Amino acid sequence: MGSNEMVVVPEIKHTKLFINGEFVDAASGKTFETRDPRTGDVLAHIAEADKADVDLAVNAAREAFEHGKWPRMSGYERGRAMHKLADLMEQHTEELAALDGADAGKLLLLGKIIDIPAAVQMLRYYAGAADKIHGDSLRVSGKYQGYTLKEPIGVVGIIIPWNFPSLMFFLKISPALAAGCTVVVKPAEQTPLSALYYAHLAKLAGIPDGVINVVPGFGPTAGAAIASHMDVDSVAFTGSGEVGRLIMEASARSNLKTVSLELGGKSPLIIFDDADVDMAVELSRLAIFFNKGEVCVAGSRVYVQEGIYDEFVKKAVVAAQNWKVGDPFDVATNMGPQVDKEQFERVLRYIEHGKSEGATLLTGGKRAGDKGYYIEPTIFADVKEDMKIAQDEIFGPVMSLMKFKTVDEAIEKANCTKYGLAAGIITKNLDIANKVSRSVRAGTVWVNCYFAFDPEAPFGGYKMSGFGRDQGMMAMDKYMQVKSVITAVPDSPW
Ligand code: TXE
Repeated sequence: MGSNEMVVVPEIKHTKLFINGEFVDAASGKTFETRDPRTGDVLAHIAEADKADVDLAVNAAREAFEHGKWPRMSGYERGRAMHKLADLMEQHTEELAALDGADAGKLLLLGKIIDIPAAVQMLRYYAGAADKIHGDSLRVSGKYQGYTLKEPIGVVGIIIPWNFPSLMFFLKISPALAAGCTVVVKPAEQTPLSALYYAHLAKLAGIPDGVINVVPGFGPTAGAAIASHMDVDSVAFTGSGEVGRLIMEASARSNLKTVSLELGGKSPLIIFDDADVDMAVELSRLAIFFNKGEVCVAGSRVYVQEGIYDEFVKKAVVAAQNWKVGDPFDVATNMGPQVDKEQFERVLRYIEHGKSEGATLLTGGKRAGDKGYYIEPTIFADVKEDMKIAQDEIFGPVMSLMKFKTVDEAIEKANCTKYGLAAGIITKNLDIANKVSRSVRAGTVWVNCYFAFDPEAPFGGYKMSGFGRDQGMMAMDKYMQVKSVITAVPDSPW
């Protein structure tokens, strides 16, 4: 791996909470450290939100919702403000990518060409949706007429993780804003920097005070305060299953706010005998090692049909060994460090499990270098379905390889985890592709591609990967109430 000699740290301009259009200190005066995973060094001290700050943020969001302009503007005007924010993001792409790069260990180059542009695209998609909110007219029986109104749900709490700080932020806030809601966002404690920068840009874009509030802090304090708040109408969450359960519990114990959960996965990538092996190796490498495996839809279980298994394994090992680990700001790097010490140690623990459970370690399997949180691209073969490394979301650069014989066996094995977020299929046989697409219990299926995301395609989980959908026009429904209005028509001619 490359040396850390040239670690570049971007300038950090925003470190305070953003409440009601102002950057403010935490009520407690407390701060927490956000660290650079390339070195483990402190990047910045960030104001630490707790319950008191969440209360202030929710009050600001409530006031902006009940009495402010945002929900009362035309959809067209809301869309214009959102487009203006998108314009500003485009002007600051370099800086934003650098913030996520240093905060999360993400590749600077990919930040510039994937993360930030995709966040912009998400925002623009929903900016365009803001003036296309329609209800239905209802043919009710008797001397009545009816129609439905879609109304913004109110104050939305948003709790997001650290693997795609920019994309997650806009995945959640964009449909909520388009619907006319106001939001309180808690970014992950590992990666608060870009969210605060977006708050600053939103103000410049003319989005009214109180519409977007950003409260960095920890889960059990700031996050829990949002989930259990009596005046938050809905919570949108992406993160671990354990915390997803806590969010639902908090909703049940407080005001029964609506909840949507995206909780990760253990996605299968199924490669059939007729596949082009080189293409399959390339896709499988991307599917697990992109963003250091810190991807909820990572293709972490790779099923290869027996006819090409041996050739695939040989080539996959070489491909993994050529995947360059190093400073994410170096354009030659393919994979940066894991986000923090905790995740780094968690992934290494899983690798030890794999070894002790009897899987065959083909390559990688340890820390890369001696500084920062880098891990070698790792491949295990002879993985059995009941092993921990085949069942748990490792969230790191660890591929589990399995061999299969028949289509039905592949389907059965693909479906044998508690998760159901995504799946990939590589085959030229249309009948196999169609059968497997319909049989796999997953919210997204990619055929002869992987990570093909688009704001138009609804995204979310089956089974314990959660419920509710981000992306697509469907996502707007999470942030709207439907009201039926029935009017008497006493003189109806029919
Ligand atoms: O997740 P957490 P962590 C999975 C992945 C990863 C594991 C642990 O397997 O290794 O989860 O990651 C906030 N009330 N995913 O510990 O804790 C927290 O502050 C309210 C998959 O980072 O779920 C952060 O903002 N909020 C995933 C967010 O929840 C709480 C992405 C996510 O953190 C809270 C991330 C509480 N009690 C992790 N406790 C995906 N689906 O993409 C924490 N939080």
